Amino acid sequence: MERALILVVDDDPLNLVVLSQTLQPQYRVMTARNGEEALTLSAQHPVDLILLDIKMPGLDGYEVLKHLKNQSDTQSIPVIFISANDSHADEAKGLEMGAMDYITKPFSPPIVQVRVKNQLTIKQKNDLLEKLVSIDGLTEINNRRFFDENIAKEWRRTARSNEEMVMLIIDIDHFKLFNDNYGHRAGDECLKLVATTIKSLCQRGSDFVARYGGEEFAAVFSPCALEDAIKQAERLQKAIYDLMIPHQFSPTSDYVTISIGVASSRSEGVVDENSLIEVADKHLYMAKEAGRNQVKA
Ligand code: GH3
Ligand code: MG
Ligand code: MG
Ligand code: MG
Repeated sequence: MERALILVVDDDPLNLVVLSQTLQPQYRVMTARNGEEALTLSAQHPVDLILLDIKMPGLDGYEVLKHLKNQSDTQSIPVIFISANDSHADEAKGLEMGAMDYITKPFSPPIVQVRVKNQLTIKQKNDLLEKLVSIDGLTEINNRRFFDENIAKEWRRTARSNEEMVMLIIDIDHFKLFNDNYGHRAGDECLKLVATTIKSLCQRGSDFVARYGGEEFAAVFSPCALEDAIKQAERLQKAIYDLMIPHQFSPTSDYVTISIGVASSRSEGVVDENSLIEVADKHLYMAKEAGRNQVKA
């Protein structure tokens, strides 16, 4: 695993030197001389932990912490205050505001080391949990929870930048018949293969794929033009057919196939992420009605 990245913030250059020496070479260390610089660096780099002085000219440590907690991309970075303010009231205030720990100056380097290590261990466990709750246990792609959280975020992001965003709902055709004939275990294997195939074909920057329901998947592309998304959907449809998973009793084909409904943020009736999903769902229904193994937009 890559060494953790620690941001040390202090207006006293000597403190920065001693703290950096205390943490290197075990960790990668960045330093900031004031609160403003600390906020800029923590927004630009994947910081794992911040050691934060309180008394500084400009933004003080409490204000920096407040800003960090207000930004979604920095709010889960653990912060340890390191301050000459040694009153219980100061310590209580810092912890109350969300700091994970509080170290008083003059500090002991071995204690700084062990407190940093403890917070990084907790952070790693939290990150792992965060990842596990977003993954579907069977297919190991993102789950519905991940989808719900990210579709709203993506909608806001593309709305702000005035870009087009497209969603696909992908449903396996006659999957109940597949289970009935080949058994639930074979059904699970089929789901896994379909999921990983879809995911492997949707790897562009901010695109994401999730298991949306039992045998349904969602893919979100942004920014993306509708006609490009339709081509991509057709590629997916062909890729699943080309897996040639036998489906003897399917009225549609000898192999497992999928139907796909596509909707764009610029489609008629789409005003938010919920109507985007509704329109994609409606188009999926049309693809089913029209004979399955096809794309409708
Ligand atoms: P259509 O072409 O209209 O989509 O027909 P369908 O049979 O695929 O649709 P239906 O909604 O009737 O059935 C979906 C089936 O998917 C029923 C359910 O047992 C199966 N299924 C859902 N989740 C799982 C799963 O995790 N494992 C397995 N093996 N089957 C699942
Ligand atoms: Mg200071
Ligand atoms: Mg379905
Ligand atoms: Mg189905």
